Amino acid sequence: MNNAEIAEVFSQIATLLEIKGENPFRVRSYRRASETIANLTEDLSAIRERGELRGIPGIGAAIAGKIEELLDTGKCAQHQELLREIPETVFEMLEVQGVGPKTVKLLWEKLGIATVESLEEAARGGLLRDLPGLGEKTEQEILRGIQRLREYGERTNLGAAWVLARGIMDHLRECAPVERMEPAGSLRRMKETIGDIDILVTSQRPEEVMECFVKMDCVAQVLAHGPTKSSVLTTEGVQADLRVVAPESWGAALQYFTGSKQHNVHLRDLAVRAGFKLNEYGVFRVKGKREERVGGEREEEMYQALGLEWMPPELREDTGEIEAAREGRLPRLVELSDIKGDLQMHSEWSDGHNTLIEMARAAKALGYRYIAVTDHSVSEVQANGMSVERLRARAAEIEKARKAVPGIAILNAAEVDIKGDGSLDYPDEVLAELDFVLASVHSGFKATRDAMTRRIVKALENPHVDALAHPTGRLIGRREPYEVDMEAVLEAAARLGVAVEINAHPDRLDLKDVHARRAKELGVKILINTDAHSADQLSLMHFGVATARRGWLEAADILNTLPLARFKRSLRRARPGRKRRRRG
Ligand code: DGT
Ligand code: CA
Ligand code: CA
Ligand code: ZN
Repeated sequence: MNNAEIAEVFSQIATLLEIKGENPFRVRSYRRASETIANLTEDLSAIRERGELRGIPGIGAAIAGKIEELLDTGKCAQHQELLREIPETVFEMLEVQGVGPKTVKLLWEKLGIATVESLEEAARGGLLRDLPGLGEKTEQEILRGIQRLREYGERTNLGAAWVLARGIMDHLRECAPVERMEPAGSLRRMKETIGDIDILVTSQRPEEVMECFVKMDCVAQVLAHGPTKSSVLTTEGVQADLRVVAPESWGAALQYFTGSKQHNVHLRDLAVRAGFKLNEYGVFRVKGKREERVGGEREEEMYQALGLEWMPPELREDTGEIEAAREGRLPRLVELSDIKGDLQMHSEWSDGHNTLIEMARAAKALGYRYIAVTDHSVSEVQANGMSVERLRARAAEIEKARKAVPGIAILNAAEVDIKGDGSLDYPDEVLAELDFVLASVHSGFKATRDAMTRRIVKALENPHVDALAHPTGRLIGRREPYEVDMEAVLEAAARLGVAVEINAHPDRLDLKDVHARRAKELGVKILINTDAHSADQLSLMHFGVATARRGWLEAADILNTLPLARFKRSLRRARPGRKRRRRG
């Protein structure tokens, strides 16, 4: 068993114990072990061989014993026993928004419901409304959640698809005679969810490439196996298409299969009117019945033939990019290498997995000049939020980390909850002690649109707030964004000089692309942050950069592309209006 599989077993144990109503501390220890294991960079089997399983922080003797059991037998007796009591199908039920372990416990004990299908039937039949703590409203919510799950079920988060595609491409490069290779489709456009993975290659021996592709370990089912095109369904339920194209058509195929469909339709329209023909083999000048090929080996040629500049895949959604290319006003999109700091991350002081020093070292290794460590505030009990005392104790540790890791500025910061009434989770005088304050909503997601908008705007009006984090609270595919008037929030941010975050975590990615574009129009300063809960998650930054690019943003639109001094001067706290007039 690999680390991910073992982590999954512990996560299931935690959930099953929770459904049984076991001691929360016990539940938490399994949950924590699962997260720790998922974040390890080394294989558990290797750690075990060195006899160091018990040395992993957060792994006690009992859990270490279970890891050994899993490594030896592929099973864990306690897990199996729990699954005899509670059917495994409850995990599907937990994917329905609004259904947590407590609800599952109730449904299972009172009505014997253990599958999404029987849950749907019971909700439709009005059987849920009489259960303690549920009601007609919850019943409707569960039905909507089931519908959403089914719709989303067809698509995969960008993050997961990206890892999968990288794995496939690394494998092909190793086992097959591939020359050029690129992902195409929505993955190359870095859309937030992916329907299927499209990969293009050139090769002198296409059959061998196809052979290697359909025989990968991650293949659950071969959907098509041809000489130049194959499709497989992976064990994770994601479809992947592989095409081998002729080298002289590489650019044409890449352009065609990158899409989007709307972008291609618009482009082809333009081509026809200009006397050209575009397809996946090339671009052709049409003269009566004759066609003369004018390009197709390079992607640029497809655009140049029509008098257009090449444009980055992230823009290709037919939302004005073709017009902009025609008029020579395409944006110079921000790049990962422009990013100089990361302003949301969590350490062991709240729910992160690494120390302050480890986070700082990892950020420095990425070439960053500054970071903000934004551990959670006091109300975030389940995320080990910091009391004022602990926040102050941490300040002293940050001071030590600054000495231990020179060459990178560590801002003493916090991710502070916006409470239900729009007030912040620390008093103003405590906020004033911080170098950087990130505010965010973590509770009360069911508030009305008006209430949520007022709540957030009120929080932004607090002069200590520098930035708003993950502004819609969504978890892609799992939790809908809360209802909020984004236009009003962005207007307030622009007026008050508060920055708004693009959260780079692929589960979040909000501000999303279209909101980021609107934010720029309104003059809002943007931050791109990873929200890393471990040092390796700092590398998720590129997903946030891609989202910014999909929102047409340039380096100048993003605060954390600035060198430290200018970054600090651009924060809300540096605005003249904010400083308390100390000397009259
Ligand atoms: P997805 O997979 O749903 O996330 O989205 P895409 O964009 O990857 O779509 P997919 O996989 O169906 O096709 C890949 C690209 O191939 C698509 O972006 C554009 C191109 N394409 C596919 N079908 C058509 C079509 O009927 N017309 C045109 N113009 N292009 C197409
Ligand atoms: Ca696709
Ligand atoms: Ca496809
Ligand atoms: Zn957060």
